[in-house]
Amino acid sequence: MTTDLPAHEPYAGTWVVLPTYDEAENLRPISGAILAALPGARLLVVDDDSPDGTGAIADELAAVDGRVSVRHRAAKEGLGKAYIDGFAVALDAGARYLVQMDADWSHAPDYLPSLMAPLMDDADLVIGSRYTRGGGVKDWGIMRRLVSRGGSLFARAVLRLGPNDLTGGFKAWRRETLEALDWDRVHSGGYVFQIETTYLATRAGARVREVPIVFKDREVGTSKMSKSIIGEALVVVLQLRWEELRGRGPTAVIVRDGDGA
Ligand SMILES: Nc1nc2c(ncn2[C@@H]2O[C@H](COP(=O)(O)OP(=O)(O)OP(=O)(O)O)[C@@H](O)[C@H]2O)c(=O)[nH]1
Ligand SMILES: [Mg+2]
Repeated sequence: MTTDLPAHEPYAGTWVVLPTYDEAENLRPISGAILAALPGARLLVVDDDSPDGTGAIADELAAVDGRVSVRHRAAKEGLGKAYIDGFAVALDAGARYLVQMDADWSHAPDYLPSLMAPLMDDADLVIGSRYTRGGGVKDWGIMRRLVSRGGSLFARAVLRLGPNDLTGGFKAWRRETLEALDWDRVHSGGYVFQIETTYLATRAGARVREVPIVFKDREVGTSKMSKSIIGEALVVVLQLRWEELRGRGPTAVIVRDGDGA
């Protein structure tokens, strides 16, 4: 045996964290597509006790496939909380690279290799971006487009951030980046989590890259988007800026191998 990674498993050490809430119809096919796209990777399903039995389907998948594991959570607490929990499980298990994505096919598994490529080079965080050249959105009405694009532009301007897509949830993280983030500072258990984590990573000195993705609207299952989510995003973005202006911004910095030598 050698310690080199097997050539047929180039993504050994990569964990895809997949939060699910009522994704019974999507889970099996999306899991298969994710594992096929990233040979050697592991999949962690984080289910918040979905009423439609998604958790039991995840258990069935895990029983027949050693690459799949399941984190069962007692109640629906929002996407951010599910990710924080899932990231901790994957980091504990030794993950080197961690991918976050939706289970409803909005984030096409075909993009996974292009998301991973900059990470395996020198990026600390890779964002699957709808708002960079080659990216886009399919099947969304004008309101949904405005909310999403407007949200990213607003957060980008207020917080002076570089990336164009701050609200998307298709991202790949280097282990060290997630370890450096000051999780106590995350205000949101919900969707604003996406903005907050990219903000914290940027302030911690992360090398952030965007790769284009075309986002597809979900075909089956129910949407969890609501007006309160939009309100929360506005408040949290302003709050982050306010804290910075008062000298109470984040201070954590990413430590890379070889730093401080
Ligand atoms: N574990 C967990 N997963 C969640 C929760 N809320 C949403 N999800 C999952 O997070 C992903 C994104 O949620 P979606 O409902 O697709 O939200 P969206 O993409 O903003 O909206 P639509 O695609 O329009 O429905 C999906 O895989 C959901 O199943 C939650 O509270 N807990
Ligand atoms: Mg969705």
